[in-house]
Amino acid sequence: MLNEFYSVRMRAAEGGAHEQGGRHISGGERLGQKGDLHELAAELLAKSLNHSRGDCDFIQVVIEKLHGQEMKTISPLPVSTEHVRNVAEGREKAAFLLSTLGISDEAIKRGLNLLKRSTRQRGAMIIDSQTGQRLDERELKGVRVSRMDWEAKGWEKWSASYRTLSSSRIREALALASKVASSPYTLAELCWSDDPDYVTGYVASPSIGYRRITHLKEIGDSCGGRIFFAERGCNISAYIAYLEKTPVWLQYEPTNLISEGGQGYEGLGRSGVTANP
Ligand code: WAQ
Ligand code: MG
Repeated sequence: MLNEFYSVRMRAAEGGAHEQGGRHISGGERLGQKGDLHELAAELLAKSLNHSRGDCDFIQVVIEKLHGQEMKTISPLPVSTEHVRNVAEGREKAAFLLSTLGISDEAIKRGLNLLKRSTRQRGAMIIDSQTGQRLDERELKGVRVSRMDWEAKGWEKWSASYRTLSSSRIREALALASKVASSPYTLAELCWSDDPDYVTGYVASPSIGYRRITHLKEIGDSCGGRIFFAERGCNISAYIAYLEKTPVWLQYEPTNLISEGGQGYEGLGRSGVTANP
């Protein structure tokens, strides 16, 4: 049957299931049709095994049919990279970008501190963009953004245009960041990986796009995660419902956009990426 979609989600932990105190290792979320399910489940299983964070002993894959839910279509955020020399410079750059987006110094400080300390977090932490207070009450579970994926042709075209960036990690991060930025409750997102071998992170928002920053933590460090800075007065349950439940497809048509102001968006033929291409 045409247009029947399924959500496929995976979570994996070491030392038992997450709810039994196991340490989060890996997660993933994809969308597809019935004929894609074998492949999607196998890809997520492969992602959880041989992970740089550890050897998981709990892996759960959940497949759910999306009964007649309307699919929303969005474009990936434009991508650019800030090359920094070290972590201090990277975090300063992240703080500067967040402040230009209207996030208070207090919220920026709290957001950075949360990520520095976070080594077991499964989903994102939502904080108020002015007070810096945590708004979700999910503790280590956080809010897992689900039900988003690239439309197959869209990813094909994007990865052909941005060859140096076409990894599965960036594929996933850009899908997530684009869905998060598409909510009117999001002012900005700050992310770096909790994987000890990956130090590039990003700040994302509708106005600055997906702005990669080449060093946001030291190699070997297992801290990391995601902070969503919410607009003042955000309806937290509607926000979480959108992030977790609304199915979103990413579509992409190349435009050869060259941005103004010297902050070039990376595209055809541009490389210039030094860390974690
Ligand atoms: N929803 C909410 N939070 C998530 C999700 C999700 N679907 N996926 C991951 N997280 C949180 C969770 O706490 C993870 O432990 C943490 O983020 C890091 O996830 O070069 O690889 O998959 O442009 O380790 C960004 C830069 C890489 C990529 C981010 O994150 C680039 C990355 P990871
Ligand atoms: Mg990770």
